[in-house]
Amino acid sequence: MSVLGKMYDILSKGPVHIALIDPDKQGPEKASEMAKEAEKGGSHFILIGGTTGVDTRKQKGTIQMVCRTTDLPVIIFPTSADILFEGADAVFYMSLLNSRNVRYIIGEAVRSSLKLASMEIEVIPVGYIVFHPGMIVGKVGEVDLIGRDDLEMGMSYAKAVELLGMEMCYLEGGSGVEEPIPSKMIEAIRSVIDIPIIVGGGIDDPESAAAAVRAGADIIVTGTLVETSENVSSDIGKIIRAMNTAWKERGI
Ligand code: 1GP
Repeated sequence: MSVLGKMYDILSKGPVHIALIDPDKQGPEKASEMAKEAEKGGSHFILIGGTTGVDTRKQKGTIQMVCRTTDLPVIIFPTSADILFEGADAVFYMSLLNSRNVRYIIGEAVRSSLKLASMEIEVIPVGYIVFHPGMIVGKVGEVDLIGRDDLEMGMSYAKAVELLGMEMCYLEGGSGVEEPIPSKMIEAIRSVIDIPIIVGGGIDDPESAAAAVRAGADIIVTGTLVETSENVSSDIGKIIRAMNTAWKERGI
């Protein structure tokens, strides 16, 4: 089954949890231990990518070692065409729609298109929009940040993602942000689009994950928690249980 097929299959029964690993924050061996722990905790997919990295050797090593050690599908979350290496199951083929720099809106996608076509990797088109304060990705991606209360702007961008034919809409609050994207914003966006909504940034406990799912998120990404927790599998397990309860409350 394709990665997207698997994602839809899980989504027909409940929410999806994705563990994000930034290959620049540790070596490949530690990264694969983290992936194993996430798998034990119940994560459905491993996402590999970061915002700042330039160390392509480390990125390649991480992708290959994580793929060897986990049974979960591995997806690349590319900030640039340079992080696309063989071994992963899929790639989020992204447009950072609210960047001011055409490079992040379409340039990197163009730079990587022929390479991707020649690789054995599933390509999943994802529209990526970044909300205030945006953290590092807001700066590096030269983002025209969407205000946390600017519901109309958030809805307009998300609807554009859907109308452009992308498979998923990724709402990014910024890695390590104190307050995740507000529930009101997720609810507003949910009311105008039907494609799966991914939410990431600052979700590091069961309550914030549940709030995002209750508001309409389908897929939750956690990164910092996977890096900092002393018991990744147990903490992810708690988050997923809370997400499942919130999904039932949402009555899907
Ligand atoms: C991915 O930026 C997020 O969308 C990850 O955020 O590191 O805060 O979990 P955290």
